[in-house]
Amino acid sequence: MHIVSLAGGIGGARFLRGLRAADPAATITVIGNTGDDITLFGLRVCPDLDTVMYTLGDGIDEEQGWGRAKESHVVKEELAAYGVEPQWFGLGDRDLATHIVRSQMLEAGYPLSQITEALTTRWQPGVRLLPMSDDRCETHVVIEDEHGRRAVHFQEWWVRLRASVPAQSFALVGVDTARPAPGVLEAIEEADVVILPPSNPVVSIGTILQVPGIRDALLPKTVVGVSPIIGGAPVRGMADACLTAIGVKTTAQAVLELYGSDLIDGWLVAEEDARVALDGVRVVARPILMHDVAAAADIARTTLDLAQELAR
Ligand code: FO1
Repeated sequence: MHIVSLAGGIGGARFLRGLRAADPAATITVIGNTGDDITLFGLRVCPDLDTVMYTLGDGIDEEQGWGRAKESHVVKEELAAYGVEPQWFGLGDRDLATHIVRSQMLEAGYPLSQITEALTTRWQPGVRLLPMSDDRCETHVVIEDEHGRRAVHFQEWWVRLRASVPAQSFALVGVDTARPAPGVLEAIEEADVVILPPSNPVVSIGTILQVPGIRDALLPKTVVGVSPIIGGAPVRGMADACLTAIGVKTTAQAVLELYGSDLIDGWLVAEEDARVALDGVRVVARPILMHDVAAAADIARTTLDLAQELAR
C-alpha cells in the first residue's frame, strides 16, 4: 500500500513511527513542513524535517522531541562567549553537522529535496521524506508589543517568546511563488491513502496545505486525519495559541471544520470528543494519546483501516 502522510514536528514524527510499525510492508512518503525553517549563523536549519529524520532514524532526543540524543553544546557555549545572537535557539554540536551538510549542499546549488534525500541516506528513516517545497517559504508571526506591531520569525515567537505574546496573524513568506517539491504531487497521485497526523493544524499541516497545488491534489484522495486536540486542549505544543490567532476554537470539531469536509473523509477523535460530526466525514472516537510506539501503532492501524474502508 502507498501511504502519503503530511507531517510537522514532534507529534507528526511520533505518529509516523507508529504508522511504520502498523504496516511495515507499506511504502510511506512523508511531506514535511518547511515553514519552521530558519537561517542562523549562516546555516539553514529545518526543524520539522530533522525531527522526522531523527525520530524515525533513532537519533532523536526522545524526551525533548527535537534535536539529537547524546547531544553536547560546546559550540553554543562558545558562540555565547562571543556574545553572538541569537542565544535563545539552542543548536547542539551533533545537530550542527546536519545543518553544515545541508548548508554546503544548498550553497553548491542542490535543492532541499535532494539534500534531504542525501541526509536520510545516513539515517534510513524507513520512509521517503520530501520537503513540501524546495522554495524558501517561512512562517512569520505578526505580534504587537512594546516595540510596536511587527513580524518575527516563527522560531522567535515559538522559542524565545514561547507564544506568550499573542499572534495577530501568520504570514507564510514566499508561499505565493512556492511550488511543491519534485515528487510531492506524484506521491499524492499514487497514494492509496493520505494521513494527516496530529501535527499543529495551523503552522504545520496548515502550512503544507498552503503550498499551491498540494491541497487541490489531495481532494480526490481518501484522507484520514487524527485530531491534535483532545477535550479542548492540544496534546503537546501550542496549537491552541495558533488556532486562537486565526480565530478557530481549540476543539476537535473546529479543527475538522478548519481542514474542511472536502478534504477530510475520516477523522479520529478522543472518546471525550465523540460528539464531533460533520457531513461527509466518518468520525471514529477512540484513545488517540501516543504515549509509546505501540499506542501510536495502534492509532495508525485504525487510521489505515478507516482509510481503506472509506476508499472502497
Ligand atoms: N525548541 C526550543 O524550544 N528551544 C530550542 O532551543 C530549540 C532549538 C532547536 C534546534 C534545532 C531544531 O531542529 C529544533 C529546535 N527546537 C527548539 C524545536 C523547534 O522550535 C520545533 O521543533 C519546531 O520548529 C516546531 O515544531
